[in-house]
Amino acid sequence: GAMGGSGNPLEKPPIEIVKQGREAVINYFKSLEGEKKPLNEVKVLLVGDGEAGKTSLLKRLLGEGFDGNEHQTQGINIKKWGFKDKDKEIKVNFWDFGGQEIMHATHQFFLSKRSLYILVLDSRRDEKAEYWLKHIRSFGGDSPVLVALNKIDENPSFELNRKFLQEKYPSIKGFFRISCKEDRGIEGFSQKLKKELLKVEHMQIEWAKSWFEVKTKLEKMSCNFITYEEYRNICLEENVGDKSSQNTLVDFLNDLGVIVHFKDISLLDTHVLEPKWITEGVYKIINSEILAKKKGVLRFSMLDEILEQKKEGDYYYPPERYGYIINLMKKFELCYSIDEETVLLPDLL
Ligand SMILES: Nc1nc2c(ncn2[C@@H]2O[C@H](COP(=O)(O)OP(=O)(O)OP(=O)(O)O)[C@@H](O)[C@H]2O)c(=O)[nH]1
Ligand SMILES: [Mg+2]
Repeated sequence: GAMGGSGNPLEKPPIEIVKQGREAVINYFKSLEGEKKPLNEVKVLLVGDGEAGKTSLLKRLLGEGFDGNEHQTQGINIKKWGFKDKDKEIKVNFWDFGGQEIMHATHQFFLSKRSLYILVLDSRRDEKAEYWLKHIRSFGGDSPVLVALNKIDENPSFELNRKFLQEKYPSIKGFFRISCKEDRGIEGFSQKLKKELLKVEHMQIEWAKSWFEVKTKLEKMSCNFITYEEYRNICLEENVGDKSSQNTLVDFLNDLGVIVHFKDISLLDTHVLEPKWITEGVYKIINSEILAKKKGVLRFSMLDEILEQKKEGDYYYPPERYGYIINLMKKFELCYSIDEETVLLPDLL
């Protein structure tokens, strides 16, 4: 992985680049000949069951206090944060997920590699620690995991089989007994978090200035998604000219949480800038009454009605993006093809 080797010209290029071959490696080093600086940005994902205390922990970390009646998180709540490490400014993108069962299906779209995971467990319940640890391992790669045992004010004797879990899931970097309510264990947790963030793969990798320019442009855009062509044009405007760099950059942007992008051929055309655009679309389909009546048999001609903007603030789904939403649901096995224009959602059977 990337050590704190910023400034070292012999640092190995990211494995994704090596995989793309010799030309990609050359292009990568070429891009670094000009002005460059370390990335210093990372995505942190808070996962765990509903009501475990994910939002409460995030608020504690950000110094926002505690709310005894914290609202359920709907879908995803993204918050930006930063801290200083010596002379470095580290940027953190927190992704706080709603833990309700219905939302688990769509979370997996966003479980990225080269990130850090905080698994929050509720000490009052017999928690499904392994369910989440498996989930993280299958999508998050080697990303480090911190396990927070929350609400110890209510069940001080709660404990997990730490040794067993640690051996089975070596990505676990520590267990922490905390109480968001009574502000216990938060300081120690926060310090370990910062320490681990600095070690996340590629956190301190060097990026060419042009890559940062592309990232800034994308962050400033207010549309829900852009097409592959539009992404390519932004890259060209900033002189990220070769395809291998564009591909590598898109991988990084995905793992940072700046955009959502999948490499599958059927999903290549769309780069999503607003993750809620995807989750809301999928929820609309899953929760659709018409579809429930049809026992989960979804004909694409029904999508106009299902995805229609019904109230103000609803996202717009242009018909040419229906295929993207459906293909995404297929990829994550939320639906299966029956024929050319029909899929089945088995959960609605
Ligand atoms: N006693 C006690 N209550 C807590 C603690 N932390 C959170 N709570 C309460 O537990 C409830 C759920 O907390 P949240 O932070 O909303 O949990 P969450 O994991 O974000 O829940 P979802 O968004 O639904 O997934 C709220 O009523 C909190 O006030 C704690 O340490 N002790
Ligand atoms: Mg929440």
